Amino acid sequence: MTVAASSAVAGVVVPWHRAHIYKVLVCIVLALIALQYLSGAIDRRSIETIFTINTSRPPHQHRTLVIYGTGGSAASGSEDDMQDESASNASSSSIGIRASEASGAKNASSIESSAAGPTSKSSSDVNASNNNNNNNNNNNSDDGSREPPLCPAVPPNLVGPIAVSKSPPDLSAMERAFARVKQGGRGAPVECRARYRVAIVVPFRDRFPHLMTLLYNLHPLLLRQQLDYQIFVVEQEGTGQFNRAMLMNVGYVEALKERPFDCFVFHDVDLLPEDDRNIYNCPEQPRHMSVAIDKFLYRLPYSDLFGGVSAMTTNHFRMVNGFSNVFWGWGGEDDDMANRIKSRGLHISRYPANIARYKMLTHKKEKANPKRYEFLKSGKKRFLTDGLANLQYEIMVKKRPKLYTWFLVRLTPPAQPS
Ligand code: BGN
Repeated sequence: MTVAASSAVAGVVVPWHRAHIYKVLVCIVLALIALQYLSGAIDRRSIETIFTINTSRPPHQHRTLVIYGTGGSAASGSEDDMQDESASNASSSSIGIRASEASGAKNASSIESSAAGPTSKSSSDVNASNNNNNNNNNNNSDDGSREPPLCPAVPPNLVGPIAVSKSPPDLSAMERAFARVKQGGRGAPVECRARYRVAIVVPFRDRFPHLMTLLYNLHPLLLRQQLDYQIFVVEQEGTGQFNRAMLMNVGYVEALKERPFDCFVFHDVDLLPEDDRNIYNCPEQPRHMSVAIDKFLYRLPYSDLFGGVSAMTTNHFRMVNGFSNVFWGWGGEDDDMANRIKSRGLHISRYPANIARYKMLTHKKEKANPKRYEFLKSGKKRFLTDGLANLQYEIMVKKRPKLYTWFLVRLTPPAQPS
């Protein structure tokens, strides 16, 4: 009835009205497009995609994750600072992930099976490594068989905060539990092609129980993160001063003899990740990963810290000539690496502190290197000569137990450590 009445009037009035209505509509649409464009330009660097993980959960447990750029400056350690970081560091480039709601914790042994779950929810191709995926859309391999699709940019089965376990089962039980881990500590998704080939290098000596605990916590996390990874444990032979940096250099060189890894995560044996959104993938800028450690009350001690757990691409590591070889005993080698990174025009990036969380296993304090201040100060003049360039060592033993590749290494002190 009302429609018919207005139609009758429309015979005279509507053309004039319509013209205006169309103009208004066109203006609104243009304004919306402009707004969209402007906010896109601002947000493009910070908000890359929004997606829901694990739709097999009951609706109330769904979590929306937002990926955004982080890094550049120190994380504050506050639980609430994630949003601030993404805003204040909009110009930097590494990827962090935010969960809009805390998820329920799962224990490590139940995690591995969930890694084999459904895959592609979102496939926006953020940060894909270039030599690990040849992005052919037909997914056909050379022999004509069908290749699985590229893994989604954000792994779909992440659970967020995880219950760290400090008491792993015995080695054989653990080996049986990790059915998806291949000899030598290798893992890769079966349902899709991994975006990143990552070598995890653990400098090591004398802490077998710690190593078992790390492996028990790390394998399930890496599997869920859909990485093509391998864990290398590089053990220093003998009882002389420990040289963490040199062991990491050895790990780099030896791992690349096996496969062309896209990047490296250098991982202290005593740090256990507490959240699987702390993704061990390849960073655009060197990434300090152990931002918030329980021992330091989940606060970053200083903004240039690069110790604990850190990730670098193969190219960046080569570019800075690896770690210095002159730091024997505790301390300073990571600070020297931070200086190397800056000297090459790179910068340290970080995930937000509420994600990049770790628990530290307890152990007695190592002897600090009294020369570390001196070496740190004079480091710059050695950047080109001291590192991968003059690395000398001997592999005494190489073995491939199920959960890691193990090297026992004899280190040769560099000729002139001045
Ligand atoms: C710093 C150490 C780092 C270590 C962190 C965290 C030095 C050099 C002298 C300034 N640096 O003090 O190597 O990773 O503590 O423990 O000692």
